[in-house]
Amino acid sequence: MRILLTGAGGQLGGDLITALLAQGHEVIATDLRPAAAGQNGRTRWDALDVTRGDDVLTCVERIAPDRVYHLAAILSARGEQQPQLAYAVNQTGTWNVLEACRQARVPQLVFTSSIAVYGPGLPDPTPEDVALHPTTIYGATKAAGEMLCDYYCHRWGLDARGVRFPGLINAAVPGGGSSDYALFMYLDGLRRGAYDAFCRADTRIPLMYMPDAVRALIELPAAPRQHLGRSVYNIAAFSPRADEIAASVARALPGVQFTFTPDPARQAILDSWPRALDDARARADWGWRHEFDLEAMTADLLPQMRTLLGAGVDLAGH
Ligand code: AKB
Repeated sequence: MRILLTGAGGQLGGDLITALLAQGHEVIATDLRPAAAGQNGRTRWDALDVTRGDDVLTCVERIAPDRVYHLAAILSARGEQQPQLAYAVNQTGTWNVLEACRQARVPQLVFTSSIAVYGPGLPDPTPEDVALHPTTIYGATKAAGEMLCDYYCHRWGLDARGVRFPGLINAAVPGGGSSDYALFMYLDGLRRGAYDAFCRADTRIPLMYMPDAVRALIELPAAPRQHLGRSVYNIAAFSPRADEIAASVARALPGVQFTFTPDPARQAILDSWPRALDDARARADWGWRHEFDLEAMTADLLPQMRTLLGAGVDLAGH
């Protein structure tokens, strides 16, 4: 299958490309940024700005992919600093990608949504079909993107599907998310022996280890459409308090120091998100199961990060 990725230089791209190549797919990665060091030579890498509709259409028509993964997005914390940019990338960019898929008759689009579509005061755990009152431009544009996917499904027959991701953790430097404190506990715990988290110790949001996230992005598009009762699904793994993540890292890295100095802007975003997601629909419709809990993630991730840091790999570009 020929597969096109937008925003391939972000936190998800590297691991998704690896998994798709391992399955024998032809992958064309696109991003504003040039290819990251680890990506060179592994796959074709084109420059693409999703805010430019003509460029998106030309690219999609030229490549004629069987499936598009639309990953390009400005995340929650950065989006609040640059709302116009977030609107352009997340809203206009998603529209451009959907339109290009429609015009170029791409069979399938996979959309990456987020827990940020939710706002405060929701049931715990939170199912999909509750009123969405996102507090960030990122969440508002992701919610609109989900609705556009539904619209393109029923109006134009585009097989658009997606997941609402929890905060994701892997051996990469994330870019501008509010959930980044969790990843930095591992990264700075390892490289600095300490981390001052920008959230309260009792902060609890849904999180997921990247191998599970990548597996979801491969299993959902493979599911027979007639089994799917909706276009976009919650998927969940674990929901630890921030100090429980710190304790898990500290068990593996004795002596590491964690402190908590909440940043009001990012803390308010974190407090507006669900504490846990109800993913019963994904489990029932396409057999979704997470494999990694917090302890399994800690055991798998720290050795990987240590190896990459020891080899001098720039995790920002991994
Ligand atoms: C963010 O923190 O903005 C993202 C997300 C949870 O979608 N990681």
